Amino acid sequence: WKGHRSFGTEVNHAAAQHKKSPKADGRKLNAWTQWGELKECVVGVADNACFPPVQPAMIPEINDPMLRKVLGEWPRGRKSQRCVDAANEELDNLVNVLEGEGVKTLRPEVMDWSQPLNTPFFSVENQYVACCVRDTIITVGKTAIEATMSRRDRYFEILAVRQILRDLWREDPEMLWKAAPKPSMADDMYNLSWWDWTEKDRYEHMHKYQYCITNEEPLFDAADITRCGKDIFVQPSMTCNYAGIEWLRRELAPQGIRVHSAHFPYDLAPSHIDCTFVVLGPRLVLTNPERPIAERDAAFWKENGWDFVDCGQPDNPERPAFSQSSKWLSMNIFVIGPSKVIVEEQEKGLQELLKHRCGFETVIPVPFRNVFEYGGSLHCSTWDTCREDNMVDLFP
Ligand code: DAV
Repeated sequence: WKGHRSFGTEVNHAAAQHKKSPKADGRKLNAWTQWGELKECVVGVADNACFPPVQPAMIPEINDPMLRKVLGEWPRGRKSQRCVDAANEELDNLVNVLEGEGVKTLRPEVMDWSQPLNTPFFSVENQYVACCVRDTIITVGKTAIEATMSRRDRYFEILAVRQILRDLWREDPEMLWKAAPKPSMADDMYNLSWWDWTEKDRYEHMHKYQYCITNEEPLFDAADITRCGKDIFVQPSMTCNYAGIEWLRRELAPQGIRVHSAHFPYDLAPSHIDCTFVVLGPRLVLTNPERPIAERDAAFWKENGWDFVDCGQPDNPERPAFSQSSKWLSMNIFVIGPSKVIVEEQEKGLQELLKHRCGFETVIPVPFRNVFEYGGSLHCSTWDTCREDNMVDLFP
């Protein structure tokens, strides 16, 4: 046991010396807005992706009726290597484009998502993938906030960026690092009967903003949030409840950050704000023509001088057979500076709109459709760790 004990001592010694990561040169965590000049960001990886298991927060469906007939039921286990490679190729290309624009990029750790989870309150047969980093973590000013998550298969997804968090936290003495309380994800956290509601039932309930999760425990995915400096906006959804919004409000109030809710009643199964209400810059939002913001919320933005520009219909509205997202992934663009934005290459109409109506000087098209079935597009698959911006007050 002596050897064992000395092993422990060595580990402590190494930890105390704290190795700096190779990218450490005055790194900072900082992002107050959706539009500040991007300096550093994380881009997801598709490695070891699995199909999300059927669970109370998600009853997935095959979109292609022919394929649905052939397969019979939702597939289980790993996605094909071909599908993983195709997504990784586009993610790697995004990394090259960002580096070309002077943005430092980091990648999540490759983990084995085919492992089942057994916790005191639930089990799942496999986990998912670390592609949509945006859902698991957000930078709000100088604070990194790990989301609670809402799906069981994504419970430990945050661990894929823990090394990045550890490095940043050591290198930036001003950084705050918070993790929202881990939910139990027990059955009572979910509103199972929601899945039996008809379209008509959901329409009738639209102004109650009740979805497949209950309000038992604070819940949110980080992608339910959008940032405008001193103010952040959070959408109650399939992945975020009012308790989650209240948790954010209490945590951030001492820093002078105001947390608001934002409602989109016509989205009957909303998840994440970044295909619905995309903040482009100070006082300018790209809005979804099929998901207008609730009148009361709209009034608040308008009173403060904000302008809404409706996005056109997607040029390519097709959804990959296993995608659980809508055609509006077209709107999931990535603003990387006050006048610079990355857009999926097939979305020509949106590229024109951003150039001619929204004042972007540089619109960079990139292929990204092979990433769609992993739950997101350009905004979803990134996490901005550092932007050159500050705590602007645009809702005085
Ligand atoms: O419109 O399906 C998808 C967002 C994924 N992060 C939608 C939202």
